[in-house]
Amino acid sequence: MAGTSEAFAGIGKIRFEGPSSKNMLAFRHYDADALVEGKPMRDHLRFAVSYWHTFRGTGSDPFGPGTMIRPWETESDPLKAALARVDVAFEFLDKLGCDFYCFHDRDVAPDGKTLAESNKSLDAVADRLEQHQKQSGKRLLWGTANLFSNPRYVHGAATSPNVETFAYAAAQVKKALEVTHRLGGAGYVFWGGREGYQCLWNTDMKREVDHLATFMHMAVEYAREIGFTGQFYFEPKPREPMKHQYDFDSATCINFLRAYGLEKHVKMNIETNHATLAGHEMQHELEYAGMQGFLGSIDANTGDTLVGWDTDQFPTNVYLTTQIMHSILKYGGLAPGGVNFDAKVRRESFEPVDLFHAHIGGMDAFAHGLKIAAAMRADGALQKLLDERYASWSGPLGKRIESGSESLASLEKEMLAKGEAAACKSGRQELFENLINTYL
Ligand code: XUL
Ligand code: CO
Repeated sequence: MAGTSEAFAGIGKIRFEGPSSKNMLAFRHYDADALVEGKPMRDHLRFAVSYWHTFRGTGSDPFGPGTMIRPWETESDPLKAALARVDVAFEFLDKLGCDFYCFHDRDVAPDGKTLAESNKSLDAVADRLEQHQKQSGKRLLWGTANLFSNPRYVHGAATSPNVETFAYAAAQVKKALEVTHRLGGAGYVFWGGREGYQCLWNTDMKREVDHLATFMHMAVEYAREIGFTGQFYFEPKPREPMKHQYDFDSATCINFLRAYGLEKHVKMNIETNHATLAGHEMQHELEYAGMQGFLGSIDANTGDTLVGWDTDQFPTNVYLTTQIMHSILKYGGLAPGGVNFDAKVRRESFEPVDLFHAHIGGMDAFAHGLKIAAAMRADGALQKLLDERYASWSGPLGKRIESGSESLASLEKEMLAKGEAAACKSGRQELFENLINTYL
């Protein structure tokens, strides 16, 4: 806000300086207005900062308390602190040159003693967010409700065995939708939270999953009532905090959406570290959602290959971001979704400047991946190898099968006449992998 002192004094606007720059507070690859496949990088990537990690993360872990040094956290009154934090968040977005942010209701405003009190605080913070959005042109990529931290959600929210927990969660989502709508949010996310189970013996899974669908239908209906036209997303995660989460992976989520008639309203928000927790590569999750027409938005982060948890690290691996951007380009882009850094600085990286290094690295890794993926598509060598691998399907028999004009009986006739199928060709995996490395 005008007149207040800077939280990140000494750090100016982060600029694009090109691959040879030695300035670690500059972009080497993310050049917001540079065109890739005819579109500015900023519109391909639609980067967002996660309010929860970046402005609420304390660095605490199961073995010790928070470590983060955040000199602006001086207010003891929770609402005043929340309002002051909004100013810091927009200073950060401005300096970073990041166009979007994402939040849970309880990240931006404090949880009150009653629902009415929480709603009032949220309204006050939304006023401040709206003011800053107007001044800066920054936008809300998506909003969501925290339906997992408060002890009332100990057994889940929409899937709780306690009906009043369901009702409270419904009220919270109603308010979160109103605020998201008011702030012009481009989307709204449902992540599983504690929607899942620790033990099947005490769980009526059918009833719980039915309730989750009822809950999501209510949200979709209310959005329509208030004129919210943003995209709804479902975010897969197989476990943590529950042993099994109902939003396990893309395939499970898409089956749920289709089984309950939600497929027209909800797409996927796919997170890298959740994909690996499910035993998939991020590329698999994106390809699966993409081929089914459900690719919506992504939560960008990475896990650690030696740690089995959802460590939510900032992505720096260009091979990974190349895979991701290749799938995103292939399926026509993300908008109205984007690339939200659902990632946190390490507990050991406790100074404010680390927030810049983390986001700069992530944005650059994605911009670099975008350029490489576009180069691969432009030269067409990968597509040529793929076409060769499936060439038999472009012959007369393949065309007849793909168009549905063959049957078991007609194919039996064909093979009885031939006696044996044509010999298979090499899959050439190593050639494919080597080809990808020629672009890196
Ligand atoms: C938790 C997670 C959430 C969702 C939003 O693992 O990813 O932060 O992205 O609720
Ligand atoms: Co996430």
